[in-house]
Amino acid sequence: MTSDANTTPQIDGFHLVIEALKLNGIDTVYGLPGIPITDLSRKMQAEGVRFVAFRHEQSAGNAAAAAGFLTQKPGICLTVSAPGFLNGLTALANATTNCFPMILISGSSEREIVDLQQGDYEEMDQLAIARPLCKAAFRVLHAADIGVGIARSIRSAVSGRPGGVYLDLPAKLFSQSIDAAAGQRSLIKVVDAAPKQLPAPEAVQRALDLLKGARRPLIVLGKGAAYAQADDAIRTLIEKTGIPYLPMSMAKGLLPDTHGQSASATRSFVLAEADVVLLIGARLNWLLSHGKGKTWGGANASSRQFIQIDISPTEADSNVPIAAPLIGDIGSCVSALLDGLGEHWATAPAEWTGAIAERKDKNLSKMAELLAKNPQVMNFHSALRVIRDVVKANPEAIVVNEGANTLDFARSIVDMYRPRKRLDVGTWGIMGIGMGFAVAAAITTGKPVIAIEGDSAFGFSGMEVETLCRYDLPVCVVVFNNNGVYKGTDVNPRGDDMAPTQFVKSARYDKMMEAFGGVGFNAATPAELDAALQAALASGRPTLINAVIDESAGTESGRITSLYPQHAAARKH
Ligand code: FYN
Ligand code: ADP
Repeated sequence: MTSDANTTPQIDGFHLVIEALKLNGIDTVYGLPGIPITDLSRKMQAEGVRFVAFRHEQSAGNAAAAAGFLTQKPGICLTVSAPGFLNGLTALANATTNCFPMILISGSSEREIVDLQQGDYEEMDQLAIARPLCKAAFRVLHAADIGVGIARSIRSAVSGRPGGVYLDLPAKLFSQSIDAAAGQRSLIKVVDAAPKQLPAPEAVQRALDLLKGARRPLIVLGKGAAYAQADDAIRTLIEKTGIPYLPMSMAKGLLPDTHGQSASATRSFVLAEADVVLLIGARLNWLLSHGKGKTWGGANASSRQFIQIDISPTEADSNVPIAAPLIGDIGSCVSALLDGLGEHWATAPAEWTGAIAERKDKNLSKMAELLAKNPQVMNFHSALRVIRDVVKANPEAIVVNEGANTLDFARSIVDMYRPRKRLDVGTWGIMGIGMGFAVAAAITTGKPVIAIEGDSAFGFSGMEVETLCRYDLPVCVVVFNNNGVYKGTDVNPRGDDMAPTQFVKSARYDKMMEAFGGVGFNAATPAELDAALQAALASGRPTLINAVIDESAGTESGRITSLYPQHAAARKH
C-alpha cells in the first residue's frame, strides 16, 4: 500500500492478489519466478504467504494439484508467461483429469501486442490455450476485478467436480493502483466454496433397493472417495453391510488394506462375479475396463447393475447404463445410505464373502511366497517387501509412487493403513508427478514421504531433489534402478546407439542428492535398503536411495502391456 501527503492511500495489483488469496485462507503458493511475476513471489513471501520455488513449472503445478487433493483447498501454481505457462499446463490438465482442485495463475504479456500478434516477449494467447484443458479460465484486466477473479477461480476449482482453473494476470495489472479502501472492499471472501449436495430421497431409495436384492454385492472406492474426507461414514457403510470392497489405487488406506473385507487380492474374481456394484467416487474408465468386457465377466456383464455415487450428474451412463445414480457429495450420499439401512440390514451373503475369502487367502499366500524369496540381485518383490514393512511400521508416512513395474508391483505389495496416504500417476498414468507430489505432501502434512520411483519416472522431475534439499523436506526417494525404461536389457540390433529403453548402466542416482547436501545411499540388498530407509525416516532429511534392481526384472509396461497396439505386442513376444 502506498500514499503521500496529497493522495489517498493506494493499493496495487500485486497486493490485491496477495490480499485476495490470504482472505481465502491460501497460505502457500508453488511456482517458479521470472518475468512478470518475480516481484509477486517476493511480495507474497514478505506478506506471509509461503512461496515454494521449483526448478520446473510442471513440478510446481504437480505440487499444487497434490496439495488440492490433500486439503480440499485449491492448490496454487504461479508461472511466468508463454513457456512457463505451457510447462505448468500439463499439471493443470492432469489435475482436471484427476478431479484435483488447483489454480494455475500465470503472468502474461501485453494484451494489445499479443492480440495483434506483433511479436511481444513471450507472446501467447494463454487464455485460449488453457480453456479446453481446465474447468474454467478467467482473465483479469483491471485491478478492481482481482477479488472477483480470485473468488471465481476458487469456486470453480472446488465446487461440484473439483478440477483445474486457469487465471490469466497480464503484466500491466500488477502495477495498476487503486484507492486502497475501495480495493479492500473489492475483495471477496468465498463463503461455502464447495457446498454440500444432498442426494434426492428417491435416488437413495432406488440405490438401497438394488443393494438389498444383491447376492454378490461389491463396493469400489475411487480417489473421489479419498478426496471427500468422509472416511468414517464410508468405513461404517462397508462394515455395517459386510460388503467386500475394492480400493482403486489412491483409495488404498481409506480402510486399512489388511481389512478383512478388502477384495484387492482377488480383483479379477470380484469384478467378474459381482452382481451389484456400488461405485463411490470412481469412474468406469479404462482403469475399470469401462464397466464391460472380459474383466466384468464377458457374457455376464450385461446383467450386472451399477449404483454410482458421484458429484457429477453427467458421469452416469458414460460407459454402461447406471441403474441407480446417486448424485451428490460423497459424505451426504453415504450418510443417506447409512440412514436408510435401518436396524435389520442383512449383511452380504456368506456364500459370496466365503468364496472371496478362499481365493484371497490363496493369493495372499502366493504373494507371501514371492516376497519371502531373496534373489542374489534385488528384484521388485524383495525390494518392495522392505518398503512394505517400513510403511507398516510408519503408517502416517505418505507414499508417492510412479513408474511402470515399480508402480504396479508397489500398488499390490505396499499396504496402506490410513486415508490419503498414497499419491500416484492417477487417471492418465502420467509420469513426472513424483517430486512435485512429494514436496506438496511433505509441506501440507508435515509427515514423512517415501517416493517409490521407477528410474525412468524419476528422471522427469529429478532436478527437484535440489528443491527437497533447499526446503530440507522429510522426503526419502527410492529409485528402483534397473538401468532402463521397463528394464535395462533391450538390445539395439544395429549396435550403434543404445536401445530406446536403455539408460546408462549402474548409474548412481544417490549422488544427485548428495550434490545438493542431502543424504545418498546405494542399496544392493534388502538389508541395505532397510537400513537406509530407517536412517532416512529417523533423520527426517532429504534422502535418495539408489536401489539396485535386477535389470531383467519386470515386464514391458508392467500390468498394462495389453494396451500396446496389437502388432507391436506380437512383434515383442
Ligand atoms: C493385488 N493382488 C494381490 C494383492 N493385491 N495378490 C496378492 N496379494 C495382494 N496384496 C492381485 C490382484 O488380485 C490381481 O490379480 C493382481 O494382483 C494385480 O492387481 P491390481 O494391480 O490391483 O490389478 P490390475 O489388473 O493390474 O489392475 C488394472 C489397473 C492397474 C488398470 C487398475 O493395472 C493400474 O492401476 N494400472 C495403472 C498403470 C499405469 O498407469 N501405469 C503408468 C504408465 S506405465 P488377479 O485378481 O488375479 O487379476 C507406461 O508404460
Ligand atoms: P479412481 O481413478 O480412483 O477410480 P476417479 O478419478 O475415476 O477415481 O473418480 C473420481 C470421481 O469422484 C469423479 O467422477 C468425481 O466427480 C468424483 N468426486 C470427487 N469428489 C467428490 C465428492 N466430494 N463427492 C462426490 N463425488 C466426488
